[in-house]
Amino acid sequence: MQTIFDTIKKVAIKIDHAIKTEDLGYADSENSSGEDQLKLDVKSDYIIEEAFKDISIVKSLVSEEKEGVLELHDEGKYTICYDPLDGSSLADVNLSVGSIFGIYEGELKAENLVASAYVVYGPRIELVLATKETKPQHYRAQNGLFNFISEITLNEKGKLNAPGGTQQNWADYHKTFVDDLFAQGYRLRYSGGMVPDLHQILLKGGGIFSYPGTSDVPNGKLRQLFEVVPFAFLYEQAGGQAVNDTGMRLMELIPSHPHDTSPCFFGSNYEIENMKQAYGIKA
Ligand code: AHM
Ligand code: MG
Repeated sequence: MQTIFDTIKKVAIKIDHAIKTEDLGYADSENSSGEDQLKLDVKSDYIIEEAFKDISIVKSLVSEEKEGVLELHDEGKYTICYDPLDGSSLADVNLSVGSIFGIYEGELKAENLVASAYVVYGPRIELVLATKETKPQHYRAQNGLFNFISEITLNEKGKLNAPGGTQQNWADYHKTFVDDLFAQGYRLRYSGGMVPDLHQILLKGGGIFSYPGTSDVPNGKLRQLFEVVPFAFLYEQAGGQAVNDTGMRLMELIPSHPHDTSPCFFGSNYEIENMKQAYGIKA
């Protein structure tokens, strides 16, 4: 596993360099969800694939930017599902973006995730990773090396509210839930990049990030294997909760296709309990 984490550190430095120096325009291609790809999406995906392809413990790679599974080593133990550059459309307005990695052992379902990591490309490069045995570990890069900062623990209750999705298409009970948090004094923090938005909540002690099912996208926008499950793991390891709109733990998701999405709520305990009440979910 350390080899995988070390490789993530190396690709993070390379992707950061690409973000800072390369063309921010569109490539002539779409990803498997039918979205236009940026040249930076393609480049970041390439950097990650190149870095992992000779590592024998890696059985296969699944990228948000590609259809299907790339088989690497038969004898390998882990499948890495990754979003090479999440929120990439924010790069041209100079907001933070990120990479997300879910490391699975066996079938691709949430309970088989054994470690997860994300990188934030902002004013600094930061990395957070966790295994089943650890709380999330927070690192910051300096001169190309990642220095350990601290373990991350969520408070029981936070102050931040990050509500995703098009408000016009929210269900009434979702709007009531979001409005009620603001009425309790919560502050809006939503950049449109799940990596910096979820990172902020983790580091500021708590709050909630939601991306519900809406009338236009009933299963939400965020992909289970590359985005939802890796963050669900990190939030649980930090002492918080991560559930879908029925109150099921996101760590119980079983995707039927690698690019399946799920409504998702990540937060500290108080806010997730508020959400369950607003959604009429019995304890
Ligand atoms: P991407 O993987 O195509 O970049 O999309 C994922 C991003 C998340 O980072 C973010 O939370 C979400 O899309 C924002 O969506 P919206 O603009 O609908 O709020
Ligand atoms: Mg993404």
